Amino acid sequence: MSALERLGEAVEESEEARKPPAPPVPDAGPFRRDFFTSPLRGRWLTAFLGSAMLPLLVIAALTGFLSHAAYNPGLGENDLTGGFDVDLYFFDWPTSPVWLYSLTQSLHMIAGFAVIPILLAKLWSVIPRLFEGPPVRSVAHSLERLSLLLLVGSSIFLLVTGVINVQYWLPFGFAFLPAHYYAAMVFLGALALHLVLKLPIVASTFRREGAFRPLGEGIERMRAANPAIDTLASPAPAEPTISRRGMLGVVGLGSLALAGMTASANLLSGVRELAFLSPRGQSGGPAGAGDFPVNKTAQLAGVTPEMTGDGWRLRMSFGSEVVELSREDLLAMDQYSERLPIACVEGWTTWQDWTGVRLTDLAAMAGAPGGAVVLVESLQEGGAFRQATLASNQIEDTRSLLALQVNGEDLTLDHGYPARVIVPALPGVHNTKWVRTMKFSEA
Ligand SMILES: Nc1nc2c(c(=O)[nH]1)N[C@H]1C(S)=C(S)[C@@H](COP(=O)(O)O)O[C@H]1N2
Ligand SMILES: [Mo]
Repeated sequence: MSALERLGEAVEESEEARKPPAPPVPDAGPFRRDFFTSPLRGRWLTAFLGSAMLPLLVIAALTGFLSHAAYNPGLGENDLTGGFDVDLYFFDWPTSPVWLYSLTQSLHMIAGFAVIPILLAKLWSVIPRLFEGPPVRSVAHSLERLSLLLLVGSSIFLLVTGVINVQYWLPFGFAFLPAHYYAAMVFLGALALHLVLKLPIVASTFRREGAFRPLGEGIERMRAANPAIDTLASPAPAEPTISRRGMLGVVGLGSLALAGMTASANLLSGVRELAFLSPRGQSGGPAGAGDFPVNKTAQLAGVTPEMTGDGWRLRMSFGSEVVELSREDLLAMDQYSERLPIACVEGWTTWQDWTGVRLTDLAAMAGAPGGAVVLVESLQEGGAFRQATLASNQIEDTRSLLALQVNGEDLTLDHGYPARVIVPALPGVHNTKWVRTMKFSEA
């Protein structure tokens, strides 16, 4: 061996020595195959939980996209949809039935809350997979694991952001709408792939074990699944302490309880007392005409009684034409009353009796032609909700009001005194409070 060859060998050896040893999958804790001992585990349980989630996920996705459609036209320059403030939907959000947006956002919320316990149970049922080794076996295997990471990550992200939005707890300047929307895109992509890969397994599992048959088994008749043919079964099952149907019953009750609590602030807004986890679900303040939920108080919005006093004027414009009206001028116009809901994506709906002037009358006064749209701006200086655009079908519905009163009394400052928009089937956020200007323009 030449000196050069010896040197080469020595270099190689030292490099070999420096390489860390390939990490084996540790044979400890959850990495041990016999760590998970529940006899409930198995394909049937996972398939059943997955199938129970599917209709709820479909409802949440459809109503989510409908909500996105309802947000068109958007909030003027305050683009909340993160670049997706374009009309993807080829239809104008209708103003009838008046409860339409309340229904879609209620269903979204109810399905989203109801899915939480089922998702947690399903993740529990597949958790041994997380610790499976070796972590990467092939390109296909690693792609599947990546898609599962996206699926699990995005579903947890969607539920957590949805819940904290209902709690009005976004302490980190968090842009809920674009984040929730983009996560939904990731989620639906990953879910589609997951369904393609898993539906055949669900079908064969239900064919072999019966879709509902295990629900008939109490704890005495229940057997653990066979780990030799069922990769989700525990290889070392313990004695059962609850039957599969008992476990599913607990999950189902949790799901129903959350759905009921959510529905009580929305769909069934007559039983708000049940909405004890929803900060906007219950009442809005001192007893009286204004005792219903307040999304943002005047104080938080920086709107003071001075700004809304005698000096206040509604300033309407179309092109270079400008019309200014005092509150007395507005009260001297024809007044109309409508019972209309405010349906908020923060998880609540409230129905009230509003009185004020028709938006069509204001549009005519401003000289705006049929088909015009309007940008409504608030006295509020900052914040994304200080303005909104209304489409022509929303202006032209004769039930659409610039409300001056609610429940027979002047609006309270918190509900938008001196004047606020109220339009049938409009998302709550577009019903601008403390209106200052209405800029009409041709669509
Ligand atoms: N100027 C202004 N208008 C606004 C808001 C706001 O923060 N500022 N919040 C909107 C939202 S999100 C909802 S749900 C409704 C709530 O109306 P309320 O507080 O009278 O119930 O007002 C809308 N109008
Ligand atoms: Mo809202």
